[in-house]
Amino acid sequence: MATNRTFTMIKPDAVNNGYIGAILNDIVEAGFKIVAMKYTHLTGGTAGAFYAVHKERPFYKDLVAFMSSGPIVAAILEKENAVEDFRKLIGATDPSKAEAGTIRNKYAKSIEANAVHGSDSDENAAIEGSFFFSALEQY
Ligand code: YYY
Ligand code: MG
Repeated sequence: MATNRTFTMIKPDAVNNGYIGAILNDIVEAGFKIVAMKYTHLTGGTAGAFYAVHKERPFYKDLVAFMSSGPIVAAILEKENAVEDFRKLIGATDPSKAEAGTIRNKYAKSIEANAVHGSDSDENAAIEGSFFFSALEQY
């Protein structure tokens, strides 16, 4: 059922600001079912591997440092049209450009510390979910 699933992280800024509960509430109220979830902490190595696709981008080093700066919540979410609907729910990468009511608009302060991750394709949703969860954990 990979096509109906997406992967998210609540990033260190949002965890640190006490927004785990509010963000999970928005996610569930938008119709997503939480299929798998864990509270964890990326290292420089694991954050670097997760964002390897951005390796050549100027923001990569800072992004990896930020993503390994504190705990995160990683989760697999299920809903019809999950990837696209979740990108709509979180809003633009830059929170100052994110539509009112979106998660990044409500809980994020900067383009780097933008509260949440959302997969950009079904293929990446499956890859990213499997980065954090074993097959047995993705029931
Ligand atoms: O998918 P999304 O998270 O909305 O943006 P990406 O272009 O995939 O970038 C991943 C991540 O990198 C973004 O959430 C914040 C950070 N970033 C940044 O710090 N500065 C940029 N100019 C672009 C992205
Ligand atoms: Mg992305």
